[in-house]
Amino acid sequence: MTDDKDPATPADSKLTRTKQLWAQAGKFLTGRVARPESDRLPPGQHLVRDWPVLDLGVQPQVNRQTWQLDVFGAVENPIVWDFEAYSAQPQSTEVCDIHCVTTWSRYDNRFEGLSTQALAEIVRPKAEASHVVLHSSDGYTTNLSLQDFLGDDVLIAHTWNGAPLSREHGGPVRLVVPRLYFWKSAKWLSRIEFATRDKPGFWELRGYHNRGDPWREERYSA
Ligand SMILES: Nc1nc2c(c(=O)[nH]1)N[C@H]1C(S)=C(S)[C@@H](COP(=O)(O)O)O[C@H]1N2
Ligand SMILES: [Mo]
Repeated sequence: MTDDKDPATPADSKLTRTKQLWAQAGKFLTGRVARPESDRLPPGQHLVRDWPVLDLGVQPQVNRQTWQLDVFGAVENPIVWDFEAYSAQPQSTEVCDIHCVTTWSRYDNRFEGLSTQALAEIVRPKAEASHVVLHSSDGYTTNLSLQDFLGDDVLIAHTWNGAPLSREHGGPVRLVVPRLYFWKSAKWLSRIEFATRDKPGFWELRGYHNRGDPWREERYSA
């Protein structure tokens, strides 16, 4: 598949509408300034010990037997992998903090999977590739600059704290982008599109910041 249509963009749910209203109201914009060197918690965030679940109200049933990853667009070598082919790729581990725009943060999450840098060595983005769109099997999309996608800590992950990623947290495979708010970390990842222009995703089209750096408190679009 090389089109950029999504199978089913979910209908606006109550939570979606509420989060859009927060963006419009600039809620949770605290104006505080963080000092990343000395302070591990970005401005306006609070620490949680559990792991909240956030989605659009649909948790697609995908398992390791049926899952596929389709990498397409502005690449020299497009691929379609099943779980076996994906898990035969080089494996990396990242321990990172999660920062959700709804103000919770969770420390020390150990994710395992394929790094996006290793993926790029295989699919070889074309010179004109500038952005990436992550497509998920619940119809969710989110966008990243190629540079943010290729950060050295970005993983296409299948395991969290030693156990297979659960369905509610995006299993079998999700993206993890530690340095940006967690809405950039697409759950139930199914397709990775390399693009020659930016294409804002689900939340980016609904009032959220195009980049989402928690240390700069990039919560909402201007
Ligand atoms: N496919 C998909 N990915 C998604 C979302 C979603 O609704 N669908 N929500 C995003 C948001 S807003 C957040 S905060 C995190 C939540 O991940 P978690 O449920 O594992 O905490 O997933 C992100 N990735
Ligand atoms: Mo979120």
